[in-house]
Amino acid sequence: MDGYPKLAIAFGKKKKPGHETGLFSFPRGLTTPSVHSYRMPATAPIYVIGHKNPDADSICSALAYAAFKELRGETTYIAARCGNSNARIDAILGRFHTPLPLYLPDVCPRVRDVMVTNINSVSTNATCAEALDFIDRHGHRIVPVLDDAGKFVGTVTASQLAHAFLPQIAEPKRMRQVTTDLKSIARTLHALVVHLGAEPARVEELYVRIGAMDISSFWKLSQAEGIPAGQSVIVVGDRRNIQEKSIDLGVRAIVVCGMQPIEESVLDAARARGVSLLMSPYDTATTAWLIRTAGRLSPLIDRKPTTINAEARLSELRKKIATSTAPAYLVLSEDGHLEGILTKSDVLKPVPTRLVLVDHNELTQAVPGADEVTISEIIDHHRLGPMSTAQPILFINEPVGSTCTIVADLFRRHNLKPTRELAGLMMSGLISDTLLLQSPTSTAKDTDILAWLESHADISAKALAELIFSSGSVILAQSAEKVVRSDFKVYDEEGVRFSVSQVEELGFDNFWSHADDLSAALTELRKDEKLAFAAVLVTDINTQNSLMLMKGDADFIRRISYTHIEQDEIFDLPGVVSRKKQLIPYLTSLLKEMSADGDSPSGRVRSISPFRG
Ligand SMILES: [Mn+2]
Repeated sequence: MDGYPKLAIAFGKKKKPGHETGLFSFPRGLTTPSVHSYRMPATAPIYVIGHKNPDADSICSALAYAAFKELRGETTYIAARCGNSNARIDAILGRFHTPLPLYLPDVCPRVRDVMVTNINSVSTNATCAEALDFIDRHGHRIVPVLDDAGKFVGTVTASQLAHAFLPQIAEPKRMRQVTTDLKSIARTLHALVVHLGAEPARVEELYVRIGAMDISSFWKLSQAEGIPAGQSVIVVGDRRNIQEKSIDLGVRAIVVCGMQPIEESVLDAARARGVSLLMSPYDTATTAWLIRTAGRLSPLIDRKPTTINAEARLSELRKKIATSTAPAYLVLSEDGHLEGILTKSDVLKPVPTRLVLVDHNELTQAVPGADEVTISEIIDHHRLGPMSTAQPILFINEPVGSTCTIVADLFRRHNLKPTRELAGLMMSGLISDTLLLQSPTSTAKDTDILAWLESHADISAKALAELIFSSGSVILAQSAEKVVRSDFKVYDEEGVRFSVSQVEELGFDNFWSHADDLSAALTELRKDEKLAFAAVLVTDINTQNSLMLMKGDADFIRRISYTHIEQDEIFDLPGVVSRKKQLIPYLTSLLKEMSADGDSPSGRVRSISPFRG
């Protein structure tokens, strides 16, 4: 609008062109140009999450660490879980009136995480000029077009617009043709409307003609081309004779350039004949060009552009986008509304999802997609897995009995008093993981921390242990398929992928009555997860002994030195209660031994088992 001459007053007209006609009629009130740039939301949540198939320590330490962060004034931490609850977790959370953490089946980056949502658009009634201005202002190569109800109609790209305005020498008539309405022409020209004829909002086919010739030759060309006067828009300077002749002919409109004054008699004649009269602030050449850009965008709209779903995974989309020439993808909701735009550069942006891993540090045990997002902290008490990060992170790893022990120690060291519920939750994780300090993984620090927590809780450690360990048999409560997956961890040792699930029971009766079903479920699990072998460690909390059910590579199983109770399948493991401290090191040593014998698992197991990952 810069440099627009304020001549309305001089003519005593109240009408102020441009603004009043709604120069840019963006729907949804998006008239303020907004920057199409990406900012990581300040409030993007950071999920505190335990391992897949969470146990009580994973759930309780996630809840307690998120609470610890909140007490420290960091409110964007959200406790989460990747897997279902079980009877023990339900009993603990019920006792301390705490809901389950947020369920996250995966954290795979999706279109929604990186798409741009502050979208500008133009309406279906927009002119090409408005679309060109949109491209100019926002630097987009694609213009989303919405209808009056805000529903997505299609797109117009910069190259489509460029093509529409390329001169077509073979068809000179088409180069002067414009399909629009008189109001759009006035709007595009920032014109002063002196008089508007009938139906100024009707979209019609018009032809631009410049009144540059002598009055004796004027109109001869139009006649030769067979363009009716009623479809002609005459662009002219301060040439009264041409203006009068045009009115006589009954042209649709006359546009007087350079804001040259119009004589009263011409104005009267135009009114009488119903010829529209506009004053353009621009010179003749610019005016003629701008009238063509006043053409409606509608015929150019691509009504079937490439669209994608906000839930689509970025990892899958990246390959597709790499070979695509589309300038951007439109993200549509189920009901056809435009939710966002995704360009190639958006796909390369950092994903805002961040994780704090508690009670694990190996990606094989982490929520799916953890390798595609930022891991900002790890709080754990397991052996170090082959994990690396792009940035330095806070990594607390202590060889204590539970992750809850470490989190409780953080409360204590920062002089933060846990609520009764939080103290109870942390006691639960500690008691559950250490079998009330009886497990070989338990340390003096666990004893110390448990006593400290007890002083803040409304239940004794002993009473809580009873509640936890009598919370119901996992084997009785669930199907065999679920039992083998309920506390299931995958390991990769000596190039061999295997799993060990653990079930804690009061006695082995429930195990023996379901041994056949569990055996079948374990065979399925091994197949599904492509494992060299799969084991279930069934621990009797009363006697602190375990049984191990194993399915898999026969040569490996033959090396197990524990007593077979059932041929090549069930072993007696007296005194073994810890998966990580006792069983995993033992199984790993067998794999190493096998490898040293030249019976290399990387060769043998791989060749024998079709299920190797
Ligand atoms: Mn743990």
